[in-house]
Amino acid sequence: MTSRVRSAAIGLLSAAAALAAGHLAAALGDPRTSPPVAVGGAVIDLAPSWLKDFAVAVFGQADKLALIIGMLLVIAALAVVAGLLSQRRWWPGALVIAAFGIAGIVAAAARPDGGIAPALVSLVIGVGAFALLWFAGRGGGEETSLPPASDGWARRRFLVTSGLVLAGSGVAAAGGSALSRVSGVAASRSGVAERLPRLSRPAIPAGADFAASGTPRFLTSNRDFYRIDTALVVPRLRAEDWRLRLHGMVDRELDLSFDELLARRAQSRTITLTCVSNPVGGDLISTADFAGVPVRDLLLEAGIRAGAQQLLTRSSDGYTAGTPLDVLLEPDRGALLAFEMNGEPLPPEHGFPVRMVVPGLYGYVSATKWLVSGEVTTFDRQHYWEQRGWARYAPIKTQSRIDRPRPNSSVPAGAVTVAGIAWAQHTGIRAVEVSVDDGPWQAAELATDVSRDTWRMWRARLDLPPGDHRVRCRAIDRTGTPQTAATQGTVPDGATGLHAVPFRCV
Ligand SMILES: Nc1nc2c(c(=O)[nH]1)N[C@H]1C(S)=C(S)[C@@H](COP(=O)(O)O)O[C@H]1N2
Ligand SMILES: [Mo]
Repeated sequence: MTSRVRSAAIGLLSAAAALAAGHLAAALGDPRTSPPVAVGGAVIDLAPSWLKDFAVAVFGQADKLALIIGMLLVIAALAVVAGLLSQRRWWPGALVIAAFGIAGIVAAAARPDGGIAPALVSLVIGVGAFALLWFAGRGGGEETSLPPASDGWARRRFLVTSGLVLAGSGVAAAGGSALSRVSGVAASRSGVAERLPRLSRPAIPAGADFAASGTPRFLTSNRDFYRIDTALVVPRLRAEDWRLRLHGMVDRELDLSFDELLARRAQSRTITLTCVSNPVGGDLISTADFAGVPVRDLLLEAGIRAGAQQLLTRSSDGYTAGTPLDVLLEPDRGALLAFEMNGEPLPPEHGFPVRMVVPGLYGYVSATKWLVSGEVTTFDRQHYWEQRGWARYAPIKTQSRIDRPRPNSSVPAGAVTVAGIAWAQHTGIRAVEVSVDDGPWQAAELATDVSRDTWRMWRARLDLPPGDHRVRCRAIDRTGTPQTAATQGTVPDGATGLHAVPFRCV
């Protein structure tokens, strides 16, 4: 290997290390701050419009790719120059690399996204790798120049160091790409936040919960909202890439981008979601404001053909749910293709960018997350959980739960407050009753009603002597039907039975 080739390699390898390190650093924060992306962004911002038009005309939709490739070629050429400048001394080339890093920092600082940390990391790693490689290739005893290629020991040391720098760069670049696919979703979410329609969220009346007595807050925060899905890794979809295909037994197929969905009439609704796997007394139930486009509008827009029975929705990871069309087409059902949850874009875990929510149906037949298509079809087609033995139809069953006192806890004898939740989505709760130690059912106090699609909080004040007790509760829906006391497990269509809590008064 001639000294020239080695010098050029030092320049190229240190540039690669600088870019890979910057890429990884950017992926930890905002991928848009990766130095070539930031510099490219600055170039796009600064380019006169005739140049942009020219680039688009020549490269079409690959114009950004062409820009990145062009920049990488320029960087590679300058890196070779840097290496060649350092055939005798290490610092002239290092200075070129440093100048490059400073240009990256200036470009990053000028960007609206503004993070300069990745460019700083590039500068430090670039100069560091340059020095490391240069001194690794230097022969023993020589202070200021590269050794002749005949120096075998220095050559081996140089080759090993080069290999390590190259491997490290590869790992950093690959890791950065994997990470930015993740945080690409974060960037997409923050971009979406600004574009969501400004809908007023339904007002939650004062007194809608008895949180002070031990019930949950009426609205569940996105962080606390229960999460159930089959996804081992949260699917990472960007709103920019998202499309929804509505097809099957329709008159006109729809193929919508995220912006096209946003352009339609949207509404905001408070909905209590429940999982069919929620056991009696379980916590797979939460309430949030969801905003999105009514599913009914889109179905009517597509036009449903005679004989169609269900909408088979599919997520990007292949999961499916089948929802009866007669439910989705009810004028006041309020089923949504939701893009917003509690005023924010959907969190990735809850289906970003778009999911379905249907008041009154268990999640597994209605609440497809990471939604990518809906097929209007007959019931001949089985959905994911139906294939695994769960019911095709799954309206949420009227249920109630005791949150206070906690099971097997001790509370002071005398006045004891029992509190909890009750739900009968899309029918509503008329009353809740409690019974202590198998005594008569007595009415609980209900919190302010919010809607028939949401849970209702309740509490009851009891006067209890010291000793062991057991309290049970039951909900009565707005048609006057009490929840069944018959015990059933969650399979195939949801658990039933009364929640009972043993506790001790002391
Ligand atoms: N893509 C996808 N969507 C899905 C599921 C799933 O496994 N994959 N699970 C469903 C089930 S069983 C429920 S109860 C709800 C839960 O929604 P959440 O995680 O936002 O609470 O999502 C539904 N949507
Ligand atoms: Mo579920």
